[in-house]
Amino acid sequence: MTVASREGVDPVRLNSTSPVALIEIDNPPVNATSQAVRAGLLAAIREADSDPRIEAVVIACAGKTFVAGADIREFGQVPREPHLPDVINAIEACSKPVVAAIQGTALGGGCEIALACHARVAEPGASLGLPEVKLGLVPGAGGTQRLPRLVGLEAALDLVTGGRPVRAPEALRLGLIDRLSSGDLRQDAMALARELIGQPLRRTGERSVAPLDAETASAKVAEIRKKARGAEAPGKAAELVLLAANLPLQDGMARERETFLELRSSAQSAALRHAFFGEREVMRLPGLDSVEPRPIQKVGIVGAGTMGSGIAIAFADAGFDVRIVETSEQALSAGQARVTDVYDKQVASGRITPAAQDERLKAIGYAIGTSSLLDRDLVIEAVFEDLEVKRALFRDLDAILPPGTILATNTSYLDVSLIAAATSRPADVVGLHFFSPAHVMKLLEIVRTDATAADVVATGLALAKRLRKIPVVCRVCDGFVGNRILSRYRQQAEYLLEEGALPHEVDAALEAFGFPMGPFAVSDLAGLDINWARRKRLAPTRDPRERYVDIADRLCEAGRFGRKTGAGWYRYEDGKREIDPAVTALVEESSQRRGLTRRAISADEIQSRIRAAIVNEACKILDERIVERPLDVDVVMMHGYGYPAWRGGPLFEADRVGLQPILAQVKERAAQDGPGWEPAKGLVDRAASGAKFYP
Ligand code: 3H9
Repeated sequence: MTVASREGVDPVRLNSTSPVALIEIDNPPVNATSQAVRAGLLAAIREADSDPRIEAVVIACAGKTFVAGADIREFGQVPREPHLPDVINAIEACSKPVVAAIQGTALGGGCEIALACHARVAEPGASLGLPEVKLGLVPGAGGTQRLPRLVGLEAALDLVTGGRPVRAPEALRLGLIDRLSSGDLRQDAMALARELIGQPLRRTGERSVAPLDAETASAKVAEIRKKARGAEAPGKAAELVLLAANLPLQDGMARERETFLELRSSAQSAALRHAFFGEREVMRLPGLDSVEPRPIQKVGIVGAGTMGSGIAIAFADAGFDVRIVETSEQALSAGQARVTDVYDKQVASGRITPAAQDERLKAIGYAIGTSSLLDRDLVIEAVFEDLEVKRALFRDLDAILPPGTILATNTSYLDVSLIAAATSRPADVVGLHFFSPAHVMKLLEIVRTDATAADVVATGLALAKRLRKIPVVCRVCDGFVGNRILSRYRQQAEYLLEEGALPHEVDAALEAFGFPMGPFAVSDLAGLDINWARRKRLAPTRDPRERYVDIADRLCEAGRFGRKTGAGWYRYEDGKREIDPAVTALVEESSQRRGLTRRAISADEIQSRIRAAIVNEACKILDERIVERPLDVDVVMMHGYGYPAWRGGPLFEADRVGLQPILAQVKERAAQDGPGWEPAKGLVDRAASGAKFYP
């Protein structure tokens, strides 16, 4: 049996072997349930059900993965029959046992197919999950109703509202799968299917769920909503999961479908889909498609501080051979202790096995002096953020490393061209700006100078893929994309202080906007001294007419560098941030000194001024061709700076909000705040012509 084919290949094939038939889904790259797959699957299950020679069925997938979900590209279109819930109901209703054989990832609609099968076998490395909330959706094909019937309400609430996939061993513990495959997945699934022939069918939808008491349930929903920071899908998903204890499957599924369709056309889901495809699109840089990256396996890291050790871990996790060098035994062993500590914690929390820890610790070597880097393909410096220190290091590295070795700097602000100019190989020099903690944060800014060779940029992109990072290629400017925008909106946040707001009010307004932390809390976490050094560096070139707030300088002069010194914009007791009357006094005194009458500032004003500052600076970055596309800015802000993904990044959101009101806000700021705040040409032009960032 075959159904509508993709360029001659059937997306679903039924192999009617007796007594166990095999239905194979084959829709690369991830076996998404496109219309052709849904139609094929429905026809195959019906045929298997009616064929008297067939007594059981295995559903398996070709390629690396089980079904990774509905076809997200179809979400912008009118839904076409057969709908996935109907296909899945037909699987569950089949009169013969149906077993799912799971490899790779069974996500979203793929997990829902598996849930409706009468049993599930998975490879140990496979994972299962319902990540729909990450796309601003709820599961739409029974996931909210069947998962709790298998794993209970509490576990289902956790998995559905967080969108977290679980590895097969955890899935087995939870009752989400029945067996781990010990070798040949399909054979194991066939064997289980054979065992089930003649047994009563275990239909997930017919199981009952133990309810939670009303108080616990509403406390859970409230907690989930709070954690979602403005994203609407998790709260709605929680309500649906709870229904599983009270409603028959079909009634619960009808409610689920209604919510799914409503969210599918929501602004939040559009933004999150933009984020999903954006993360992948940034990997493809116009003009680099046919450029071959240089092979990299041996990586050297200069500097074993927080950044250096984090970068080393990121590379070791991805299977590279890593060597860290330092100038003293003391610094080296401190770095080694940092690395070991991270892995110890990962083992303690069950994230990695002791065997994996062993392997990764072995992948990282330690040495004194740069002379032990001679065999490296790539050397990344993570030393003190000082131009002369970095130039001197690059001069030394250039003198000893063979031609072709790529030299990368992890600077977060400095001019990479000046660092490259200290070498005889500027074409081999690139910025690789990791974010702290480097083994956790996804964003990687790849900074190219005018001299950086195309294959070096391509190597940066290829590395990012292996490291599972999200890369954004940009050109040189102070702070590149993210830190440049951050400086701007921090500045605006400080103006708000002088005009009447307090740090906790600005932070609360931006946390309500959806940022995980407001700018003052972030500053305390990162350390105020870093920016202080930068301000001092830039002081000689600062326009004297620029509005400058010196509260942060005064905090630093008082030794308040943030969390690490127990005080910064807040004071910290047992790690908890507290409003500090000393800071309030400093803020009020600053307003007084400037002759400003303090006034109450609404959360709305705080949010729209910060948004305008971000969008305007982003437009200047585009105007100066620091990045190629609006997408690059959105991805940086979402992945490095906590801009809520459900807003799609500042420029995607600007299109929705409208550029006119943003420009009006920018003009007002330019009038009030002076140099540096002039509207970007790209913003003015787009607002005038009605053009959008995303046509
Ligand atoms: C859902 O299922 C709703 C249902 O509850 C109800 C329905 C009624 N659709 O990430 P990769 C593309 S919602 C279309 O680079 P990896 C992707 O764009 C869905 N395309 O590979 C890329 O294309 P390109 C719930 C998709 O190995 C290529 O495949 N499911 C889809 O690093 C390779 O992807 C999800 O949210 C899709 N569903 O990671 C899962 N998925 O080469 C989303 C991928 O042109 N997917 N593509 O850039 C993922 O998380 C990862 O792609 C996955 C593979 C882990 C599967």
